[in-house]
Amino acid sequence: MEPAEVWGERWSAMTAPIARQYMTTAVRSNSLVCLAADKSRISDLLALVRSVGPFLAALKTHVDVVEDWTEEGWGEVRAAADDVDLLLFEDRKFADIGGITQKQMHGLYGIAGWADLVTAHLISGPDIVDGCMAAWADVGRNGGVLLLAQMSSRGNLLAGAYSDAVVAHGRSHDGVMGFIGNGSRPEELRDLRSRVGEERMIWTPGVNLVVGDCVMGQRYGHPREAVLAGSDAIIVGSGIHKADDPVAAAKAYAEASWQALLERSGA
Ligand code: S5P
Repeated sequence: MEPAEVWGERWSAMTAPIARQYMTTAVRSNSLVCLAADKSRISDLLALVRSVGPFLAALKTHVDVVEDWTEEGWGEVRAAADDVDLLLFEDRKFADIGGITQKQMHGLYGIAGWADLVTAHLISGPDIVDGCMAAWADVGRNGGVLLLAQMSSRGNLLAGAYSDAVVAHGRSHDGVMGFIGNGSRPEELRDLRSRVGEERMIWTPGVNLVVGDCVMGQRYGHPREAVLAGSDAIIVGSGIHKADDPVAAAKAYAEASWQALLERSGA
């Protein structure tokens, strides 16, 4: 199957290499799963990625939860992602002024040197995206920003005029590949898709095959509902890494998300 068939307008509108890489990998692995590899030791993270990698479309990390981080160890994570052609997405949720964000993209972890995607809040104003892009330019790399337009957690404040402003800015900035939307509430996601249009991605956390409220205010919706409502990537953490059989779980999330994309596109 060709990417244009399943991605439709998203494929024709999004020509940036990272967007194309994501959509191509998704078609190759028949999966819209972005694994939230929230492991605190590099060996555990590597073992997880190596086992479920073929069923993923992207890999998301929180580098600052890793307790035994080394540059060399992280190089192995990058290599494991490259082995199966996954974008490496550092979910840093930057929120500072542009110039500090640029420095934070370097810093101890050197995020600009290995991340293809990062998340940012727009709370400090639009220059944060320029800060991210400048950091990638500093190291001769390119990347994309996913702006948080919604969140999955109970009681969050990303709604109304603030969320509208995030979408308006993201639609007008080439560095913004798309938005984080709330996978736990399909009706909120449908509303977000109508505001975003077809020319940007929406990636959604808060999805699980077991729907409901969970620890510390996290909420879950079904991955199929999220994709039908307009999600282009389901971000799945504990549904895979806490499963008794992570490989079987990754396959199940891949299948649910892929079938929903086929249904959505009519392919
Ligand atoms: O609104 C959000 C945004 C994000 S990026 N809600 C989230 O849960 N996330 C991230 O998605 C969160 O940081 C975690 O890495 C992942 C969800 O993990 P799970 O274990 O709940 O599936």
